[in-house]
Amino acid sequence: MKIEHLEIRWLSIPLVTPFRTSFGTSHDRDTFVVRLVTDDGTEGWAECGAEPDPLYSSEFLPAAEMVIRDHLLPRLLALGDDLSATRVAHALAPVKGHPMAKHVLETALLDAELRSAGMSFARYLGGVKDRVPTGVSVGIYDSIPELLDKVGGYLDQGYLRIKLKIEPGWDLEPVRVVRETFGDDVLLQVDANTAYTLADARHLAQLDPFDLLLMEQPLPEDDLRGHAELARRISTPICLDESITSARDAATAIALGAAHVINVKPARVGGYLEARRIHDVAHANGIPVWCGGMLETGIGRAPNLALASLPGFVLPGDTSASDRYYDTDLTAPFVIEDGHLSVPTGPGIGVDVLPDVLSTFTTSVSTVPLD
Ligand code: SMG
Ligand code: MG
Repeated sequence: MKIEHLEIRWLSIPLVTPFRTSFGTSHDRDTFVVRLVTDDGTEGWAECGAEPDPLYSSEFLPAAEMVIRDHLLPRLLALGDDLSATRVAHALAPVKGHPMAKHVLETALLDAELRSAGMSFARYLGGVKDRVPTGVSVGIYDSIPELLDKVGGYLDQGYLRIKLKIEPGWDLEPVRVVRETFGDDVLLQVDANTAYTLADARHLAQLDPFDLLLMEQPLPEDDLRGHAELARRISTPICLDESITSARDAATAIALGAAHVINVKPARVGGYLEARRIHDVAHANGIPVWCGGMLETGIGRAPNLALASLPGFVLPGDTSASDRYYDTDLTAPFVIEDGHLSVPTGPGIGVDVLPDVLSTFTTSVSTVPLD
């Protein structure tokens, strides 16, 4: 397979409601999507998971575009006719880091290959479910009544699991009130996006009585030892997100006792093939995984649902309907039915991009020269 054409399309899409985490507030989803065309005329699409600023992780969008143009694409083109999605990671390994930039290229190529072969992502990856349970990530709000209003609305829509973003000063009280208001049956978890240190262990232990499914990434991403120590001092299971960028990281974290659960985000780990390897390592160790998200439009949400249909994805993910973030999605919207989302079955990512919507939200398009 050869890439005949590749374009990078920058988008800015308003969010239905601002999304605040411990590291910042987003009002729009700014990203770029890659569209490539192969020598047999098949298109491949993928969405970059990076953020405009290096706050969730060290990657950010302009850097992702630069590394794609100057370092990653030339290495793929050098493969000539030998290019295939399964060779991408090896060809790009000499370039340190930049998993989100690598992810977008591998995913677009995999989409093109699978469309050409008439096979869905779920089938290719080894999915075993035709629908997956929904979960929703709920941001930080200015007041408890606002939070309760939002959580109540999501539960009314059928979401089966609630994740509350927390930070110092917004942790014990929101969790207590949500638990008391909505009852013990609600599947509830928290995500700190690295906002605490091990010195907060006694404070975080005060969340133990609320029967949380897990506490996601309380400590800095490079503090595996700290997470292992925290895991000994609190009873809420520790889940890692930012710390896990590869199957090797997953194996290390599990061996150290730093992860009882893993959030698998294809963008963060360099693509769906590494995401599947993390699933495999975790599954072999009896560690549950779930599929995370980076506020993806339908272009990124579709393959995430395929991944979430693998057997080790035993917890509901941040797999939400399109209208969690967007009034109008770039594809036919994903809608909740009975608390679940359907796994796409069509070839490749299984969804088609709506050209008019895409144009509406496009801020610039550039074609990458391929000679
Ligand atoms: O796609 O629903 C989604 C986003 C879920 O909370 C979410 N993602 O740390 O898990 C996480 C965050 C990162 C988002 S950065 C703005
Ligand atoms: Mg997280």
